[in-house]
Amino acid sequence: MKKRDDLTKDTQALPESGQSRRRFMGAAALAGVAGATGLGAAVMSRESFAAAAEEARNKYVVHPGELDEYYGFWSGGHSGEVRVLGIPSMRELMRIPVFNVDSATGWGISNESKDVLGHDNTHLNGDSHHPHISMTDGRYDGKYLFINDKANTRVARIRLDIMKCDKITAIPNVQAIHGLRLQKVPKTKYVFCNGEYVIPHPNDGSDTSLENSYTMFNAVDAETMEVAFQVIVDGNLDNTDADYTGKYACATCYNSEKALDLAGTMRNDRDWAVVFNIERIEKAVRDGNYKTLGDSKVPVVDGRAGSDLTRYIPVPKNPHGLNTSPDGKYFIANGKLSPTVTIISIEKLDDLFDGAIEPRDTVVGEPELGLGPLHTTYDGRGNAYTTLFIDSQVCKWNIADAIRHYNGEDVNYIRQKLDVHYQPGHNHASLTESRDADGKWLVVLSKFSKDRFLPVGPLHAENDQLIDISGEEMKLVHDGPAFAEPHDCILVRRDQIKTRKIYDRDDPFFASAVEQAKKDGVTLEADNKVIRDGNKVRVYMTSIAPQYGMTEFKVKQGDEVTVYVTNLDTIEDVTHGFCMVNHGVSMEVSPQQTASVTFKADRPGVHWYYCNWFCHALHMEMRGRMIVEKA
Ligand code: K7E
Ligand code: CUA
Ligand code: CA
Repeated sequence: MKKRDDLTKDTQALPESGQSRRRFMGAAALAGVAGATGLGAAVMSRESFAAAAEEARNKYVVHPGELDEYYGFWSGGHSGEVRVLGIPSMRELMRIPVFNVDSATGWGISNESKDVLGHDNTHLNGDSHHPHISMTDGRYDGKYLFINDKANTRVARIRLDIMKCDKITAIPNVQAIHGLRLQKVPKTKYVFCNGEYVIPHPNDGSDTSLENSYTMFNAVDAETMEVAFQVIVDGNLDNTDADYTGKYACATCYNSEKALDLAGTMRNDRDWAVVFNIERIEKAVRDGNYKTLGDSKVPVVDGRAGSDLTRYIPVPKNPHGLNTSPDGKYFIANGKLSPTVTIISIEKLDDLFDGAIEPRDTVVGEPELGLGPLHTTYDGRGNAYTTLFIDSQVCKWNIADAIRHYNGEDVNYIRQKLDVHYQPGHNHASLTESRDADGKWLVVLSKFSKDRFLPVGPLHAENDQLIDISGEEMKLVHDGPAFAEPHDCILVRRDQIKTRKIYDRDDPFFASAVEQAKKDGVTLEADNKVIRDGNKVRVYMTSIAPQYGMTEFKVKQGDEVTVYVTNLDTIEDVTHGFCMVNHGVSMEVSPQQTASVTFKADRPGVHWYYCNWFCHALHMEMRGRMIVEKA
């Protein structure tokens, strides 16, 4: 990490951590003198101990003015959003509203966000679990982040250059998209996502029995965001991941029993991981060997047992996470109700699909790790890190040794168990889903924080812990409270993300506003105009700190008013807003952005609007009046 070199100068401004750092610097200087003059060895060792501790701390303390080395993207669970954190500081940098309504940015209020969310305002909630970054040749390319919505069966895409959601696709014919992962090689052509619950087809009330119920594995085209195909499976689907050849994806199933009750879902000692042969599925679609369901045009292929498109590998018991090792060799299924994880050799899948071997022949290891294995992540040095939900631990283990043990050798594959606080779900190591897995940081997302933070009422924060995994030993270095409910996160090197500082005037994010202005003969960057079109009124105004281009406009009672604001400021960070008082209207207008919002002018009189993003010393003065004439 870049060190601040002026720490000793502005001592007054330093927070407590800086104070102790400065004390150390004085002590180190003293020790240096002692060493040079040949004084006491005892002093030296005490000082070098302090120096080692300080050095370790400086690896994760990011001092004021310094930048983090990694971006972390956190899912927001049933808050519906995505959060951006800096690693290792764990500072929250931004929130990206996706499946929720956000008062600050106007997500769910502005027309541009409704172009993405839908204009019908029916689904204002979401449940986002799995954020994943697009890849080229197995490496993060920084273009998009995709995320599922379990609550309303959707998949969203976030453009990482502006950190805004630009597409949301509702997945037809299934209920509750849970596991989501991306094709890694040759690039992210598909977003793979699992429909979790089985439903009857057709689901029109004519038949609610389980016999005609099933769920499907889905592939969404990453560029068009259209559903490319759906694959009917046996059982249900939980988590998924893809390989490093582009050929296979794999998903866990916890309900091979097809049970409706809890006890029933635990009846079998083994459920399975289902492997999808992407090449064969694509060929089946090309050859027309598919059907469609209901109104949807999406090709649906049958991947149930006996199909050529899938293979079912029995694994114990109610498996949850499914994680590909960064060397591309293994899919690892996490046992949840079994203390084991199952290592599936990807190399052997060709033989499995050719019928040369049996499904369990692909299993090359099944190490016992502890209670409640949920998710596994990797350091790129041959070690895996598995969360143990019930034990409240992370277990570090060696994959090669676990395989040797499975083959009968007497080796200990467990390297370390570290307590985490408490009940961890996902964990995620830096760059772990790519070929670049660098084994520096591990984030553990713990579902319970209990006593780790100041109490805030019955509803507790969760606890995201940061662990240094760069050495032999895992070291817990930070607790970070998180609001409901990040399931998962992804860590990417900061140079892998390239963001815009201001909008490009050609940005497709506000293309519909540009199009409407063109139809109205309005130049967004210059004109301040009111256009009447029956009882629809379009108000075009510019903004430049600290003024709107119009301090007053007139409409008639009952008009449907759309206000377009174009921010002419070209200076980074000068964002304006537009808020119409008592109309439920508020939005962000960042530099060089056009944003628009539509509302009903239903009450005659004077209605003030103002800028709600602090932009200038005269920000309070940035305001105007809408005069609504009585009908
Ligand atoms: Cu384990 Cu939805 Cu990834 Cu939660 S899932 S923890
Ligand atoms: Cu413009 Cu505040
Ligand atoms: Ca089961």
